[in-house]
Amino acid sequence: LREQAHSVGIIGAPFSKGQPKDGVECAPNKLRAAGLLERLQQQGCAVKDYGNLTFENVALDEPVKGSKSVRTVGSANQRLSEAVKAVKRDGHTAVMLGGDHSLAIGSIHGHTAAVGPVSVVWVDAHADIHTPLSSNTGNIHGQPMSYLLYELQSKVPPLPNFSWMKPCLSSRDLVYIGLRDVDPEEHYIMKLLTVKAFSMTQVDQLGVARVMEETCDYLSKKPIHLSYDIDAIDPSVTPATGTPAVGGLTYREGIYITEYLCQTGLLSAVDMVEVNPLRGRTEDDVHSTVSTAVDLLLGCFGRRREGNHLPDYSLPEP
Ligand code: Z70
Ligand code: MN
Ligand code: MN
Repeated sequence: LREQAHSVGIIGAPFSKGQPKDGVECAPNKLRAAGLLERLQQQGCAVKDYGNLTFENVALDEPVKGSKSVRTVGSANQRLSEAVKAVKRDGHTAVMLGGDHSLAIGSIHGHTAAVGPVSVVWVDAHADIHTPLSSNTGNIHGQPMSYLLYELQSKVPPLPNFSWMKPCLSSRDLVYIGLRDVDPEEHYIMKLLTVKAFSMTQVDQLGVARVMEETCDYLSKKPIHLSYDIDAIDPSVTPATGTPAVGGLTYREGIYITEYLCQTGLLSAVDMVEVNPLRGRTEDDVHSTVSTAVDLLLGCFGRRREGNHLPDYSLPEP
């Protein structure tokens, strides 16, 4: 059993323009205020906080072929890609605190720019694989996977402020977990590319333990990028998010995914996205959502429900 100290580099990405609802940009500071860094340190991690990125607000960012805030999202992701690349070059596991899920474009792009090909485990109620042309909402947080996949390159038009990026992921290196709100166009794409997916139906059928076994059997031993959308968890636990979807992962299933990926030793970058402290009806709703997001991140970096102790601990002598 490996028990090396994790070295974690944290990037705050207070960005919300991939979707229409305010508040998701408050999540990085909320997650810090909930004690994320201190608790990672308490469990033996070396933590470096790279602070929050600042994003330019592009004026006159009119919709492009129906998609909204394209230039703003493109520019934000260019900055994020550079930041994640730098954190990886510094030798850390990168943690990107979103922000909405459009940020996976820059996060995964920057990760691959630093380490080469990666596997992606995408935990989400949604597939986020619309092309800009298939999207019904024009919200780019429903599109990031189409920008990243080689196989969809010919279906994604050139977009302003996206010329810095090229696709960097093969559909063979992607696994979805937790899907339950997938649009017809997205379902078509997933079947066309034969993307590996464990929807909530498979979670019910197999149980989360077999889902994780099969996920890691399916993926080659590349570094793993975990992109965790908090709306994958059931809204009874994590209601403070922009588009809650009933019938989600339990807290325990959600945590098991992180514990399992941690023990592979391959976890190389983690996104925690779509926590929205301005959603949810009560203060308890927000607290439950933020504290679950923190617990998921702790699970990624060695926290076990059996308990933990630091390697240098010894009992007090009488
Ligand atoms: C829908 C769309 C989405 C998150 C909603 C929803 C996408 N498929 N993603 N919430 N996190 O707008 O394209
Ligand atoms: Mn998502
Ligand atoms: Mn989602």
